[in-house]
Amino acid sequence: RNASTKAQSSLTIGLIPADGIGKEVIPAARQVLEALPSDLMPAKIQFEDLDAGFELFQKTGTALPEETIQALKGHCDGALFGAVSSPSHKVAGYSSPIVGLRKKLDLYANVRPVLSAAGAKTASGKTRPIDMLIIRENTECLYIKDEELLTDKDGHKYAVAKRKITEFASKRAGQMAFTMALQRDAMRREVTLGERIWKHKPKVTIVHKSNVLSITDGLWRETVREVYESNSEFVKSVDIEEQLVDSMVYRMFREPEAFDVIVAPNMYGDIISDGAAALVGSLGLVPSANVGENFAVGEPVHGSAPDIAGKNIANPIAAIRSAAMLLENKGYNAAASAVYRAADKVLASGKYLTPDLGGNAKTTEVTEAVCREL
Ligand code: GGG
Repeated sequence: RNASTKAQSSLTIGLIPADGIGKEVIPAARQVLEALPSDLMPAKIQFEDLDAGFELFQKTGTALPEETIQALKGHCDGALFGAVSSPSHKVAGYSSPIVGLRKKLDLYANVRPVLSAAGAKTASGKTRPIDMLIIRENTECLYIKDEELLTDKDGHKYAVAKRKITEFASKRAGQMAFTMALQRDAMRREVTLGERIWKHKPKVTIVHKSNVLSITDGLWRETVREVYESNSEFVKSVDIEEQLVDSMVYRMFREPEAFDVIVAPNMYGDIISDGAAALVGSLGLVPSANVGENFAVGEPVHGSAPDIAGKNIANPIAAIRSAAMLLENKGYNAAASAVYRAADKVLASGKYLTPDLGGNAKTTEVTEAVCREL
């Protein structure tokens, strides 16, 4: 959350369900926001339906209409984005709308909390105490999509992709990671030690692969370290460690409880956070917020899941928690906490679990259960 963020008396939230199950989970998140009682949510929320997505591109030739960008920039205070189903092959004229949106709104960090919850079992049937926050740089790395298909002198095809890492973007991601580590510590101090999952000094793990990519990941690593070393508060109150991305994945699965805040370049962060979701039971539980200086877009980490789209069985919890992250970003902490607690209660009761968690509840049943808990 921006330190300068002040709760306003009304809030306009753009809703961009986009593709597949986005069309089910974003309405679910809206329903929960609408159910918030006024003593918890003092601002009146207005919603604005906005278009984007691959399905839109197939119909109209545009994946991210200019009207959507203008509405977000012009009069929305924040937004919720569902999911997008970009094809795995090149489609002329198409570019991922979520990647474009993050760039156009300068949403430079994707903040992804991964928290174990009672009731949500992992594939192995066990639950482990996990409370990680992944900060994924959101604007560059290989996702600048500067790719080229070429042919060598013997007629063999080869492809090249450029990877861009800047000091500027690495600095902003690092600053966000250390600031969030301190904020999380302050929040944890409000509960007793026994209730906390992370009981140690705040820690930031810097993920890179600079033993191989010594220039790009080298710049990332050095810049994030500089952010730390140039701030005496960070040095005093936060521990840092580094982890090569491959061993990060290994350690995260072996000992997920060893991580607090993790900061990673765009693509490593994307991959690590989907993996981390497996540790807490389901991708359907993990929310995120795309955060810039003045704007935030809540977005479930899961994709559009075309195989289950339209069946009313998608897990709405990730989208509901993403809506809570948006409220928190805008300064409505009581409302955000109420939504997080309501979702936790529904999961803990075990009565309304969607199939990804081993239950047979419908999206709408889970959503209504969360609304009742508010
Ligand atoms: N809500 C996350 C999401 O949509 N994930 C799928 C994804 O990353 N898609 C990128 C794309 O399809 O362009």
